[in-house]
This record gives sequence, C-alpha cells and structure tokens, in this order.
Amino acid sequence: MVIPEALRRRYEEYGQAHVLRYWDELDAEGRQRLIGELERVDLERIDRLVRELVRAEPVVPIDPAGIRPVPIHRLPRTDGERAARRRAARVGEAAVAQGEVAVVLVAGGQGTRLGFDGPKGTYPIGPVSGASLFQIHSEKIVALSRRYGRALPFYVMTSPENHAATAAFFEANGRFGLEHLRLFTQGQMPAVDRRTGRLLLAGKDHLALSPDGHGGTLDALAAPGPEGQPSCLEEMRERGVRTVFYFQVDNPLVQIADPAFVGLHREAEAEVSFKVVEKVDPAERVGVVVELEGRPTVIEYSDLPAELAERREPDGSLALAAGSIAIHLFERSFIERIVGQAELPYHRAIKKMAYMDEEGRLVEPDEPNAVKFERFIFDTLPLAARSAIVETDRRIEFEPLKNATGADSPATVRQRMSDLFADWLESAGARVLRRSDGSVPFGIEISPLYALESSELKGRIPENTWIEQPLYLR
Ligand code: UD2
Repeated sequence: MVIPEALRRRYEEYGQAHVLRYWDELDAEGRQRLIGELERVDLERIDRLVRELVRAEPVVPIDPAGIRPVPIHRLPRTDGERAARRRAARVGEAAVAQGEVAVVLVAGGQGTRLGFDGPKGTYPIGPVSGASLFQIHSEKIVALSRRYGRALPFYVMTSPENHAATAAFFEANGRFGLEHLRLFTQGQMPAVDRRTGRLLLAGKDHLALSPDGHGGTLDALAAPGPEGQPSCLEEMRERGVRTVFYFQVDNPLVQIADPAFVGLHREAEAEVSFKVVEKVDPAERVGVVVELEGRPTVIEYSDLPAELAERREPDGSLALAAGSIAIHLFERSFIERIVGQAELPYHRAIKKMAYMDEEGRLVEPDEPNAVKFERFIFDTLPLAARSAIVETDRRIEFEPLKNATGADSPATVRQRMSDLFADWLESAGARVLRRSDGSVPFGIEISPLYALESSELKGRIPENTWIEQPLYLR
C-alpha cells in the first residue's frame, strides 16, 4: 500500500506532511487506520483555526460599551408572577404529555478535573445509595414518563473515547428501566502543537484527537445513525417531538423537562431558551448571558473581562448576573436549520496532551503543549430568532460535579443533595437533625422514583417522624 498521492499533496500543501513520518514502519492495518483518519480531517478548517487561534491571540469581540444585562423571566416574587409561572407550567405539562418533548444529555466530555477513571455519568454520587449520575437522570425520566403516561425519549451523547464504557454501563444496569434510550456519538477534532500549529500524533498511526465540544451536539444529532438508522433528529420528527430539553451530565439537581420552563419557552415562541441563576460571585465559573449589540449572547467565564464581571448596580448586586447553568431548550426546527446553514465558532483550549515526538517516543508533557478546538452549544443563542431566559433558584437546581476536592466536588454535591432532601422532608412534616449552620450531618437521599419534587412527599411521611440518621427513600 502506498500513500494516496492526492492526500500526500494536500498535507504537504498545508505544511502538515509530518503526520506521514512513520509510514514505512506501519503494517497494513496501521496504514489503513492513519489514512482513514487523515482523510476525515478538514485541513482547510484546521489551517484557518491555527491562523486565528494558535498563531494569533483569539479576538474576543467584547466592547464593554456594547454590553447590557439581558431581560429575563425572573423568579416569581409577586402573586402575578407566580400565577404566570403556574400558567406556563400547564402549557409545558401539556407539551410533555403530548410527546412533544425529548431529552438530550451531553456526556461526551473527558471530566479531567474530576480525575475519575470512567465516564462522569457513572460516578457514584448518591449520598446514601451511591447511585450514579446516569441512574439519577434516568430515574427522573422514568418517573416523568409515568407521571405523564408517555415515554419521554432520552438521547445521551457520548464521545468515541467513552462510548463503549457508557453503553456497557447502561446495559449492565438494565437501562435503568427506560422505555426509550438512544446513545449517539459526537465528533472529534485533531489537536495541534501550541507553538507550531502542527497536528499532533498520539501514535505512529494515529492523530491526537479529542471531542469537538458540546457545540458538536447539533451535528451529532443530525448525523445518520449506525446501520442505516435514521438520525436522532429524524427519529424525533417521526415521533412528533418539537422541543428538545438539553442538559449536562454533571448536575444531579437538574429539573428535567421542567414544565414551567417549557411553557415559558412556548409562550415566547422561542427557538432557544436558557435557564440562569443569579451570579453573586464575579469569579463564578459559569458563562453569563448578556445583551451584546441588542442580541442575547453568552460570554464564557474565561472570556469575561474583570471590568465587566465586577460591574455593579446601585444596590450592589452584579450588573451582569445571568449565570448560564447549561440547561437549555431548543426547537427541533431550529436545530435542523442551524445544522444546514451556520457553523458555530470554534474556541481554543490549551491542554496537556500526550504526543509522539520526532524520534517516535510517546511524551507525557508536564506543561500544556496542545491546543484543542471546541465549539460551545451556547453560541447558538444569538442565532435564534426569539429566546427566553428563565431564572431559577440555584439551591434547588444547580450543584455540578466538576472537581475532585473543594468547590463543586463529590463532598459539596452530596451535602447539597442531603440538605435539599431534608428541606423536602420538613415541608412534608418531618423533623430533621441539623448542624448549627443548617446543614445535615448525614446523608439523605430520595430516589426520583419515590418523589420527583417535594410536593410528591405530602401525606407520605408519618406524623412525628424524626430523622437523625442516613435515609434513602426509593
Ligand atoms: C460549562 C459552561 C459554563 C457553565 C457550566 C455550568 C461551557 C464552555 N461552559 O462549564 O458556562 O454553564 O458548564 O456547569 O460549556 N461535553 C461534551 N462534549 C464535549 C465537551 C463537553 O459532551 O466535547 C459535556 C460534558 O460531558 C459535560 C458538559 O458538556 O456534561 C460541560 O462540560 P465542561 O465540564 O467542560 O464545562 P464547564 O464546567 O467548563
């Protein structure tokens, strides 16, 4: 087997022919694999990204003068606002009951910060049961499907790196009783050397590839399924799905298919909607939703100039306080339109990545050596004709698992879950032992199969129940 001439020429033209350096040492299988990978790379795009994001400092078009707070549906504070949310919830409930809502979970990330060996969704986070994130999310969907008498279709995005492990985990657990579950795999992008912009090899016969960011969700939903299956989007269309509820694997408190959120989205005739929480710490690691030259847009925390992050209102609150917690709604028709027409911008991430050096040795670098290219789902927001930005209460809906220790770690997530479930039990009449700061000194957990929200506990907790030790209700 020889190197296809056109391919060699293309790689030479773009100054990337070094990836063929080990050709003579490869067996037939290795050659096949390398050619397959190289043929899939869009060299023109890589070349442009290297020019824009590696050789140059990325231009983040942020003119502080053009940025304003975005109008939001704030958490109800008046009777009128509470009634409006209840009305919206009825609209959302009808949509779910009619089978018009599908759920998409993105779980293709590498979870490097958590330092856990395995897909993040398999992490045993339940404070008492050790239930995995996947189990908690799946049980919510099973419970919702029972409540509405209609299976909520559940789509889980994996990456080539964690697909097999994710699929095996769902199978080993009987798919947690889900009626509909479909895994789909996101795309990959080659990484380049941060100094030279040259493609990195992870081995003699393969490139250093990494997931293309959750912005890749849209293309992955539109891609044909394996063995001639329809794409996820086509399947949704056939099922009569109009609206897609999107969330990230790391937040066990997410209110999947929240009817009030769906209803506000419908009432606004929105194409894309975002849930936000009020940011109180300027340094909090969430993107902020702002209005940029009149259009709602997200600025990622790492791109937000301190001057803007710290801008305050006269009452001392942060001016740009709409923190995105990565819970979204998309109209299916919007996704179909975007996939055909617009390319979301790429962002760069500077990371440590093992690579093969010029002598054919695999190097584990001590310092970040590579640039990965990723697209972000929130860059869809300015492309929507209409959107709804809906405020929620972080205490009841946002506690993500990101790090091994400290903030957003297993300890803080389990504590928040226990505290929240204690609140539910107390509102149903129980009394719970608490520390002086209000936190619960042991684990409390309620499976979504037992109750999806505190109102479902009413009348089920015996009078005078006193909780002073770990409790798991399932
Ligand atoms: C994300 C948001 C941030 C805020 C925060 C809330 C970005 C860039 N930032 O920050 O603004 O909303 O979440 O928790 O999104 N994923 C994939 N494929 C990929 C990359 C990521 O599926 O190629 C998934 C990943 O499995 C996880 C989610 O996307 O479920 C978030 O990824 P992250 O942990 O890298 O995002 P983070 O915490 O920097």
